[in-house]
Parts: sequence; structure tokens; C-alpha cells
Amino acid sequence: MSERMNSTAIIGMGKTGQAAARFLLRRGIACEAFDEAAVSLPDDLDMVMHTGPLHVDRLKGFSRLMVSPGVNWQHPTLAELREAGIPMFGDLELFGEAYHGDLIAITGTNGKTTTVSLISTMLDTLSGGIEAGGNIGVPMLELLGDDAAQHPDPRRIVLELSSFQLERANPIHPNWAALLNVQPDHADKHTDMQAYEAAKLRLFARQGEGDKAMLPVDACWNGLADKLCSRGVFVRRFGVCDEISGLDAGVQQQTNGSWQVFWHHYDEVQTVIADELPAQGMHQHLNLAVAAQAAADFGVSAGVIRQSLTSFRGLPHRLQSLGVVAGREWYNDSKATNPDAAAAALESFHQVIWICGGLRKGLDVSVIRNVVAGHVEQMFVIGAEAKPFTDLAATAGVPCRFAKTVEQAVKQASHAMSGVPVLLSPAAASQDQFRDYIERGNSFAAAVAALETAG
Ligand code: UMA
Repeated sequence: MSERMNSTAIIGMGKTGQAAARFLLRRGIACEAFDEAAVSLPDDLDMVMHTGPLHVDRLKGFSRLMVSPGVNWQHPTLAELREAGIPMFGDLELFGEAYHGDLIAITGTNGKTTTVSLISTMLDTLSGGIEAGGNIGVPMLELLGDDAAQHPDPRRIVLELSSFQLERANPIHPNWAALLNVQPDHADKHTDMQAYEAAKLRLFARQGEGDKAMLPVDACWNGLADKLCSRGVFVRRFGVCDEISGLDAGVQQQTNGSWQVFWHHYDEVQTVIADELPAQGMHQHLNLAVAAQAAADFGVSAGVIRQSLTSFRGLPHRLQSLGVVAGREWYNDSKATNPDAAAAALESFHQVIWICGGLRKGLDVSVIRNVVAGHVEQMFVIGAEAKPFTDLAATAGVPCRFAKTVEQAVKQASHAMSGVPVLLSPAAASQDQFRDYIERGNSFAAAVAALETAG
């Protein structure tokens, strides 16, 4: 046991745990691996692996714990060890200590991956390029070099940060940080909405003179904006508006009713007509505007930004058009794993047939009743927690059927009388029926494609 006094226990050996192990071992720091599932380590990781339930007695001999974001921070064993004074943290803590280049960091409930992907594409055109990681799928510690001259750290990094990554690390210091939105999500993992929001706001805790922060224009963020300004942070605001003045970036409705995405290049306003953008939906356009502003602030030319926006087709599983099949349009928005994300997608249509359902993560789906009443012609519910969704249909006055699986929902939707588009935007997590939202979206796309063959 005494040998472990200088050793780190890595809790959760998914992507993040494995990257943390490589990071620590490369630096000569002793560590052992823990996972409650019967996972095995890849061949390159030569270390002790413990599987099965986490035990306080086994873990309290370690000098510190690195807890992966996929492991609940409120896990009873971790709570007990914290109480006993055992230091614990996540991969962002190690990243913050090790990385000293330019750092852009994006958080928010919805839209993070789209924003980070675009920022990465645009800043990659600069000398020195950029690397992207974090919640986007590439563990952030994998981006770092190994202190040797042959493998230096990247000059710039853009991180997508979840509340789970932010809550378990001392605040990092991004030069450019954006909060896209805070909407109800992960109610099963955070004590309450305040704790969820507080985790997200840790993003700005160490910003000061010379840094830039991007916040939504909503009045609820004015207090934070004032606080950051008083510390010398240059605060930008974004949102939807009729008049550009006062906003740095966003989506503006012109007097002729059309919309344009805008951002600032120094003092000059730059615009792109929304209809010229392949990625559709107001929520996506706001993400584009934030990404454009980040790129402009790092010196990417207005021409490159415009070209990137007008060629960006959006990411798979995010309001992704599958084209016209069996006489109607189909859209895959499987990434919408909470009610607000689904509401944003529904609002992009005049009327739509909506496929929804899955694991609610403790969230209240009735909050989007008005959007459902206004935009949904018919609902097909899938997944393990159907009742809240069928109740939602009843209160919104929308005809609804329980279809159980994505395949059945697609078949039934294809027989609907009207020709309106069909949207899979579940408002729920996928793990009741699928490995993740990607597998769910792929199943939907396959079921849609099968209609063509069947027809
Ligand atoms: N485990 C336990 N005990 C537990 C829970 C989990 O031992 O109580 C183990 C599991 O068996 C598993 C490991 O811990 O082996 C966790 O592995 P994982 O691959 O699920 O998770 P991480 O490596 O921790 O992956 C994380 C992010 N996953 C989550 O936050 C849930 C990934 O975000 C991220 O891309 C990856 O690190 C790289 O940074 C995904 C995600 O779903 C996309 N994020 C959530 C979201 O976007 O809503 C926040």
C-alpha cells in the first residue's frame, strides 16, 4: 500500500482514462487503472488494472485520483474519498497545468461541437494551425506533446468542454472563451440546475486583462459580463436581433424579412445571407456566428471565414438532411439529447412529423409544449420512457403513436397522409436502445434508406 502513496488512481478507463494513463506514464508518474465494467486495456498500456465496484479501502491508499468525465462526480465512493480528503480531479486539470499555448474554449448545453469544428477548420488556415479536442471526442491530453523537441505542444488548441470536465478541475485560463447557452440537461448527474450552470461558468474564472469572453445577449448574463469587464476581459455578446448595433455577432432579421449571419472584423460588420448557408436552423446559425467571431479575433481573413461558412454543410446527426425518400424529406437530428435542442430543431420547420423519445436523463419534456403545439403535425414515440412524451403530445394536442423502435417509427411516418418532412430529434439520450446518438442516427438513416429499396 505504501508504494501507492505516490501513485495516481485513474477512475474510468474509457477514452479519457486511457489518454490520462499515457500522459502520466510518459512523464514517469506511477498510476493504476480502475473501471467498474469488465474492460481491458489496449496493448500499449502496461499498468495494473482493477475492474469491478470501486472500494474506498482500495482507493484511499493513492495520493490522488484522476476521475474520467464519464464517471459521475457524485459517485458515492468518490464522495466518501473526497470527504476523507483524498485529492481528485479530471483530465482538464492535468491539461491546464501542462499547456501554455493559445487556448480557445467553448462550453454550453447545445451547439458546442458545431462551433468547435468550424473554429478548428478556420484557424487551421493560419500558420501553425490548431488542434481540437475535449468533449468533441479527442481526449484533450492526447493533443499534448511529450516535452521533447520532436513533439512540442500545438501552438493553438480549441477545446469543447462539458460541465463534467469543468466541474472537476481547477479553472483553466482560455484566451478566448464562449458560453453558447445553458439549458436543462444532465439533471441525473448534477445536484441541480445551479450546480450545472456553476460548472459551466468555471470557464471564465481565471480570465483577465487581454482575454476575450463571448456571452449570449440575454439579460441574465449581464452580471457576469460586468464582472468580467471589471477584470479587464474584453466581453463580446451574441444573439438574434433586428438591429446589429450593440451586438458583436449573431443573426439579424433585415427589414425585407430575410436573415443574415454577422460578426465583426475589427470595427467592420461582416455578413452572410442565411439562405446561402448549407447548414440550416437559427440555432446552427448562431453557432456559426460565434465561430466566425472567434476566427476573426484570431486574425482569419473575412474571405476565408465567409468561404468556410458557405461551404459548411453541418455535422452528421445535427439537423442533417437525408434528402427526399419515399416522397418526403427526412432529417436526422439524433444529437438532440435534451428538450431544448429538439425545440430548436422543431422551430426550423413550419410543420413536421416528429420522432422522439429515449432516456430523459431526469429532464421535464413538457417545457417544450408550445413549440410542439406550433410545429408538430404528428408524433411517433420510441424508447424506454414513452409516457412523458405521449403526455406531451396529449397536452400539445398533437396526434401521437408509440412506435417503440426507430425502424417502426420510420415505417409508420412514411405512411402519413401529408407530405411534410420527418424529423428524428429525440429530446432524450439514446442509451436505452443504442450505444450512443451516432448509432441511433445511423439506424434512422438506414431505416430511411430501406424505404427506397422497399418502395
Ligand atoms: N465507468 C465506471 N463507473 C461509472 C461510470 C463509468 O467505471 O460509474 C467507466 C465506464 O465503464 C467506462 C469509463 O468509466 O469505461 C467512461 O468511459 P466513457 O468513454 O464513457 O467516458 P470518458 O472517457 O470519460 O469520455 C469522455 C466523454 N464522455 C462523457 O462525458 C460521458 C466524451 O463525451 C468525450 O468525447 C471523451 O471523454 C473525450 O474527451 C461524449 C459525451 O457523451 C461525446 N459527452 C456528454 C455530452 O456531450 O452530452 C457530456
